[in-house]
Amino acid sequence: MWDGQTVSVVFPAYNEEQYIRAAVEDFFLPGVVDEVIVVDNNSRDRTAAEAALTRARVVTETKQGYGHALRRGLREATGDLVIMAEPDGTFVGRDVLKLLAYAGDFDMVCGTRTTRELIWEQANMGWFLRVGNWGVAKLLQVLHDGPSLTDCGCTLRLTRRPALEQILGKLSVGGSHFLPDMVIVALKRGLKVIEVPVNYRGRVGESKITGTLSGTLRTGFRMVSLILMHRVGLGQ
Ligand SMILES: Nc1nc2c(ncn2[C@@H]2O[C@H](COP(=O)(O)OP(=O)(O)OP(=O)(O)O)[C@@H](O)[C@H]2O)c(=O)[nH]1
Ligand SMILES: [Mg+2]
Repeated sequence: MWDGQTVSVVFPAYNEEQYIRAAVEDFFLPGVVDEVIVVDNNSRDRTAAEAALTRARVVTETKQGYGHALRRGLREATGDLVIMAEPDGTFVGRDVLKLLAYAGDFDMVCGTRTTRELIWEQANMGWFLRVGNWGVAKLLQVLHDGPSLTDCGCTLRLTRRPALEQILGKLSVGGSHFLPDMVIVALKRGLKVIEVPVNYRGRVGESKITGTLSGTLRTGFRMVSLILMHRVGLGQ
């Protein structure tokens, strides 16, 4: 509970057996999270079995994709404040407190991973990724009249229940470019969005999106296309 409101955490999970249990415990640690939902996205390893050993609720999403998994988790969440994160060790559970601190004033509180002081040594956030994330975020900010944005790909973010109800039916991206779509859909509805710096650590287990240059470029290209498409009126 936070300020009289229930708090949900959603973890999209595709082959995350190594860290899923630790992630669930880490996010319960600050004592404010009421429910954790693990969305198992056709994992071929023991992700679902490991998650079942925790206090998390495990749901299975068969439509493969980062966006599909997150959208399912957002639909399943029952909290007044819904936080998305990743169960791969990159995010720190206590950073939910930073998001919650702004939840009274904003509809959506997005983490940013490009603050140099909070990028841990092992993190996959070298110069290219950092500048790339920043650049795409700036494009979104300028073309969609957003607040100051410095990261287009940080899963760690909070959405208030009334805002979630407004945007959930409008989210249509199933792939790795889901996050900027969510921000644009929120901005188009006049929702109040803010970014706060969060820690970004090294990953446990195999990377699926930004672990390769081709994966990074593909996702970046999809994000830029999406931002431009929304600008010219294509998109919800
Ligand atoms: N890429 C991808 N991720 C999925 C899918 N379903 C669920 N996920 C989860 O979405 C999150 C993002 O994938 P990651 O591999 O961590 O990608 P990333 O965060 O860009 O990069 P690293 O953390 O550095 O590996 C992870 O928690 C995955 O387990 C899917 O179909 N594809
Ligand atoms: Mg990750």
